Amino acid sequence: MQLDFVNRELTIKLVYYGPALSGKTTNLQALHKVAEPGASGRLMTLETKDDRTLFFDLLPLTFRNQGSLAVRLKVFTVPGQVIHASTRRLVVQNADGIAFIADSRSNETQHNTESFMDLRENLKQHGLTLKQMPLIIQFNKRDMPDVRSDAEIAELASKGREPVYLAVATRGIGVVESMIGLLHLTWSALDAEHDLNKKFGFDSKAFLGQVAQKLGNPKPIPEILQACVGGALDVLRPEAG
Ligand SMILES: Nc1nc2c(ncn2[C@@H]2O[C@H](COP(=O)(O)OP(=O)(O)O)[C@@H](O)[C@H]2O)c(=O)[nH]1
Ligand SMILES: [Mg+2]
Repeated sequence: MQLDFVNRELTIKLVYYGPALSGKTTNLQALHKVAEPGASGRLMTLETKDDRTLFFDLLPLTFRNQGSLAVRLKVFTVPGQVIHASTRRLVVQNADGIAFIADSRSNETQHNTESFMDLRENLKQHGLTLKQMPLIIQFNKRDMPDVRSDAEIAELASKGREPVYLAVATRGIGVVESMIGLLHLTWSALDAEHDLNKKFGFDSKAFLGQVAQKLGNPKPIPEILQACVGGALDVLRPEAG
């Protein structure tokens, strides 16, 4: 998190992590597509011919909360391929929240697991733990054959702490819900640490609603948060502390 007191601007870094080709870039493309032009900057992607992210993608989103504080989200992806380990380590540095994009196909389970362990290791390099990091898990590619069943994922989700979402990023399904869940967790953690709501007279609930609206989802926030199929979205809720 970066705070610019003079311009009352807060910058939050969110990282979409996961194995190669799980749909991280596609998530950002889908967000870019639904975002109101005023809220979204240019999506910067740098890809090779075979669809693979070479370095990272970056999507800047900006929201102003009743004039009190501008919140800039910098959404990054990482390159998933094993050879880009050092890039991933660099990109997760100073992340405020992470969306782990898993590939739902059964034969990708091993890659998901390896990438998750790689995430843990990279956080560790920066002195961070998975436990401290606001994190959601998205099972993407639900439209493909041979995916792990809804029941299987619900079972997995019930065991873990992290909120779990189902998605078809190519059709924009579950993409905004995942982002809102991540932002909710991330803001709660930042607020617990820095007392942002109080310091800036910031209404984080109204803010989330505004973000959802500008991302083309006008549903009430509690309803959007319910898209989560397991895990605990309220673990870091500021009312609790
Ligand atoms: N069928 C299907 N294909 C997807 C979905 N999400 C992404 N893809 C495809 O999977 C490939 C890799 O996606 P990409 O976003 O580049 O993966 P990344 O390596 O995680 O950034 C691309 O061809 C996408 O069109 C999805 O939900 N369903
Ligand atoms: Mg990519």
